[in-house]
Amino acid sequence: ASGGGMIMAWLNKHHTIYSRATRHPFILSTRDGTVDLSSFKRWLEQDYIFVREFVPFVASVLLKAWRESEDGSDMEVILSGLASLNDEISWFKKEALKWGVLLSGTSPQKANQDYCRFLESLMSSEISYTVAITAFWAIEAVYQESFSLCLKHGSRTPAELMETCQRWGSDSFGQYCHSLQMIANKRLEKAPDYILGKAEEAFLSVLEHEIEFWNMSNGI
Ligand code: HMH
Repeated sequence: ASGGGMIMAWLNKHHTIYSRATRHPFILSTRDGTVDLSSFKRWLEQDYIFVREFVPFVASVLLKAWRESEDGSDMEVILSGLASLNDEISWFKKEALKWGVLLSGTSPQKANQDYCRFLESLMSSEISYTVAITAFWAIEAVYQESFSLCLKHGSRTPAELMETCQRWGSDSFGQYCHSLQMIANKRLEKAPDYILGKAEEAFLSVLEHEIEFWNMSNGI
């Protein structure tokens, strides 16, 4: 691929599904200020469950980096992600209180269960670091791209949803996603074809799961 690396090539090739994941009606309605607050609360309680499952997944990526990467800076980027998940879990609890959402009484819905099962499959030691870091990047990038849309000039995001949008839509989260993308690109550049195929498949699976996750939040 050209200067943008493999990921840029895939973003172009899979533009349609990527847009369905990053410009979902849930996000567009948040941006337009027409979002149904019961959808937002459902997203909040379900994403709390997801993030708790995401921690061991990120830890598994860290372990793969330690085993398979020659570049020590990979581990630092992944560790910073893991550290911010600690803060994120506290934030979810605080946010749930604000909305009167009872997190302890929540069980994962089907789309969430399916997504978490997919994460678990990537935690296997049979899955290469290249595939896992690509999936990790994609998971973070979808949220970054989605929520940054709600911060753009001209958006009408309700004030009480701004903190959520800033958490994932901020420039600093964008920088972090960019670092993950560079790591993934570096790995993909050196990967044999069969790993490239698996990484592309994992990228597409992430997009499908993200779309289903938004659908679930909207009660679809
Ligand atoms: C469903 N995808 C989902 N939840 C998240 N919190 C992220 C991505 C980003 O961490």
